[in-house]
Amino acid sequence: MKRVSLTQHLVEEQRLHNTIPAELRLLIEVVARACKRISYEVSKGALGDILGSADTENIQGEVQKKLDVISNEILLEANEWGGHLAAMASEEMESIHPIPNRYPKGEYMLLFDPLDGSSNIDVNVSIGTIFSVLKAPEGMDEPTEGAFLQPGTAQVAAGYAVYGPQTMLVLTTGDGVHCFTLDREMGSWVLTQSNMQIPASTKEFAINMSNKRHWHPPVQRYVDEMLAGKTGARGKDFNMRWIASMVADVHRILNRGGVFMYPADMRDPAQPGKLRLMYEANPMAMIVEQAGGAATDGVNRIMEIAPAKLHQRVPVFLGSKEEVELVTRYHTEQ
Ligand code: AHM
Ligand code: MG
Repeated sequence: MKRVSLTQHLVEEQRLHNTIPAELRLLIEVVARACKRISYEVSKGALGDILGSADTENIQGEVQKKLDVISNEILLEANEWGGHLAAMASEEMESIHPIPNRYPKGEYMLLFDPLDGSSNIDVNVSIGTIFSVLKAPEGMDEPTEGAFLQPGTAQVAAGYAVYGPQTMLVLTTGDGVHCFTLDREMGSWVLTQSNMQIPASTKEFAINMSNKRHWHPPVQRYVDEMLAGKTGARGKDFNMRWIASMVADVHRILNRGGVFMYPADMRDPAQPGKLRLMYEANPMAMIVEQAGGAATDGVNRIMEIAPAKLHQRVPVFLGSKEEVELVTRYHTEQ
């Protein structure tokens, strides 16, 4: 097999499509290097004293795991000094993180969920890092939080690393979705899948069924019809998977299709769903759309939502196009 490294891929993409200038390439390489380091920490488990709670809470009021804090630090440190960023924002930090004045500033802004699927850390199930790249407004080298509040359509790159049986990096810069596998011996990312495509139809769905009693009617109807199988309205049997790591669920869907849902429900109208728009839903929506799938909040295309807050939540329906269109129709025709 001819091995194409991440760097070679990025250089060639720039030559072909002119979408990855040197500063963006540096940014992606630095994020990928940080993910390599996180993968190493994850793999140590109990041997590295990285499991368990950090005994602190993040902005969402969730107890932080040690690995949430470690991964956040790794990403901040790796990205501070290169001169490619104007600022960063993270699920684990209430406010944005400006680039310290001792370093030069760049034109990009990086948002991340450093360790997604935290509930799986201590039980050795796949977890991941999600990231989104925006451009700082023209001439603004010290962006405020307001500068981050751009719709997902403004993303210049998005990706995730999944720490599973293999560590993989899935990336889009707006010209398809490409997957790299970490070669641990060589310490390099090797291109293993180009132009990933999500099949338009599927027989598999992903949702946390334990919340069923709280769902709104369109979600109840959509899931009930799938559960009814061959003899029901859909006329086919469906399979269900729920890993409780969005990265792992989305990675499965990118590879074999499916629909992933984290809906809003009737519990707390102030908290529409669980997932965060800016560093979970938007990057995943860009990846899924670039792979031929769709992503909505039940009504609107996720990437067109105008964000009001850095940490805002959003209902998520993403994956195989025909299924996302159907569940979105059920929401709009009620
Ligand atoms: P986290 O960012 O705090 O880890 O939360 C996000 C995760 C997603 O990865 C996953 O899809 C979801 O939470 C699982 O939620 P639940 O605990 O309801 O199954
Ligand atoms: Mg997280």
